[in-house]
Amino acid sequence: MKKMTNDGMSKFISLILRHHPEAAFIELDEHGWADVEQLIAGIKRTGKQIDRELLEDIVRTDNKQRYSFNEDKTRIRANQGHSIPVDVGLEEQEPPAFLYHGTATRFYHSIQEQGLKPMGRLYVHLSKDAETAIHVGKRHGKPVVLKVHSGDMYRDGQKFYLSENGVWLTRNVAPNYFEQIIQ
Ligand code: HQG
Repeated sequence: MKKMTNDGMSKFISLILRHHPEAAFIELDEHGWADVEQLIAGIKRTGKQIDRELLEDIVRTDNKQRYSFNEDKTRIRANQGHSIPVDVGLEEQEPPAFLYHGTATRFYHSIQEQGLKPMGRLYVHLSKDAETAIHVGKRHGKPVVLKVHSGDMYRDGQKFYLSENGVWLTRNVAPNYFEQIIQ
């Protein structure tokens, strides 16, 4: 069996729980839940080493708190970031006046024209500070940070959601609601 780092395993679990449950031969229910025993068995079938203790350790120590168990720990799901259509019970909330989006310079022209779109995910992801947004942007290349006028959007009727792990989500951001602040 292959030995993986906890970080590598966490990435694999987020791939399974957000995008490709079939990678571990499992299905998610409509609220994004996977059965814990099935997930462990499925990951083992791929040749990777995992048990309940390691899974609990990953959920507890994940640096972005990406996953949650249900109360009796029989089920697990990702808190946000899905591309498959699941309803994780996000609650609508009033956002702060400004939120931030980190992206890469090469996307900026298209974003200026079309606004921010969810692309491969269900929502556009926004951060509560510019620092976090820089890190998000760096994942894609040379980072650019957009300051999003979320308070104005909300007053104009746009819905916002706050995920379990503190990421702000919305369906799209039109070009008149942001400006570039860091490049
Ligand atoms: C860009 C990570 C062209 C958008 C992070 C982004 C986050 C456009 C990319 C979470 C566009 C999509 C999500 C348009 C948006 N034209 N490009 N009109 N609109 N884009 O990875 O926000 O570690 O799906 O700017 O921390 O980078 O996985 O989204 O650059 O919270 O937990 O299209 O993923 O968290 O990329 O990241 P992504 P994201 P985890």
